[in-house]
Amino acid sequence: MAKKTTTATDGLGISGAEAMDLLRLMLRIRRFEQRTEKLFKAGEIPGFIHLCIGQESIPAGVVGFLEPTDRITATHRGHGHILGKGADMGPMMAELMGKDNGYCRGKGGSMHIFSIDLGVLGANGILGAGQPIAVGAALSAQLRNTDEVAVTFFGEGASAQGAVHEAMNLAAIWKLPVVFIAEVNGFAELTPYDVHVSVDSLAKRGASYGIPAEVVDGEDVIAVRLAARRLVQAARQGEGPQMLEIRVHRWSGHFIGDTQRYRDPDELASVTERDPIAGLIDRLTVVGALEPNALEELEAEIAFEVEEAVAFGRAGALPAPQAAMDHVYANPMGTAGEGR
Ligand SMILES: Cc1ncc(C[n+]2csc(CCOP(=O)(O)OP(=O)(O)O)c2C)c(N)n1
Repeated sequence: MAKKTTTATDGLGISGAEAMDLLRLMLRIRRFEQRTEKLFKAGEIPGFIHLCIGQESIPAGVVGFLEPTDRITATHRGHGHILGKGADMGPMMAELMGKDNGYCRGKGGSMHIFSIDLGVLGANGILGAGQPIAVGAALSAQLRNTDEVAVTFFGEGASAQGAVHEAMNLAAIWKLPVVFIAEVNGFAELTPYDVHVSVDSLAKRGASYGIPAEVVDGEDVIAVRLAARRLVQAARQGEGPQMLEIRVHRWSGHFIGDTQRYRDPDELASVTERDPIAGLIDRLTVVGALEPNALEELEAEIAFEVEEAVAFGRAGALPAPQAAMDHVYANPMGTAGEGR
């Protein structure tokens, strides 16, 4: 019998090559964040860090296939979204370290990475701030008569923000090419879902604005990719805004250092059993799409990439104090305000 290769499609629902891309991106995100956690604990990264470990199926499944001209807005938990949009780990890590070779010259940090070139219209420390920005990008795409799409991420904690509702309403009225991605991980900081969300599914919020909305289990990255591709395609073809609710589990604390005493120990102990990465590896193995040593080689390649990024960040300088006011305000006349 002919040996299967990574182009095998049997039983996956997508090509073996696409499944391997998903695996690579999820692993890159996880290893980047695990290294980030160590660096933060060692005092090499200032500020706050929110990890998306356990939730990698969202950035990999949703962002990994977008066009370079598509735009995204990320969240305070946005490393994965930004890596998914094609960011280099070096300037990402440098930004986390507050160095001037970072994406925002060290002034944004983990929660405010921004890159016009990548179509990243910002991670955001303000809940609900990204949705109006994405609607603006989608309006721009529509007015310029392009087929560009904006994709915007928010958690259930952000979902009750007025700006999210205004954004959904405008997007629906103007039939804008924007896809709303609700990341439901069960908590908003220390508060469980049922305490602060009035509906059992955020997809109902989309439906209330006339936005087609689906729910998908984030444990299954292939299901996330298939749903995201369908919805992005619909938005691109002029069918107006779409919404996807993705149910995941937050493996770590709200931020690094959160002791999570508010969490049921049994629930916490069980989250790692629902690992989108292990799930994909199992499926690839079952269909014979994982070449011998492929995983080890991928891990080695990613470990090298992460260490290169750490070295890049360490080699950077802290921003000069006299540059504190540079790039703070947009300046249509040029000079200051030119981001990366
Ligand atoms: C407007 C606003 N209100 C409150 C906060 C404080 N805050 C930061 S993260 C967070 C919870 C976010 O929960 P969710 O949107 O579900 O995202 P998750 O952290 O679970 O990824 C809160 C309340 C904030 N950053 N912005």
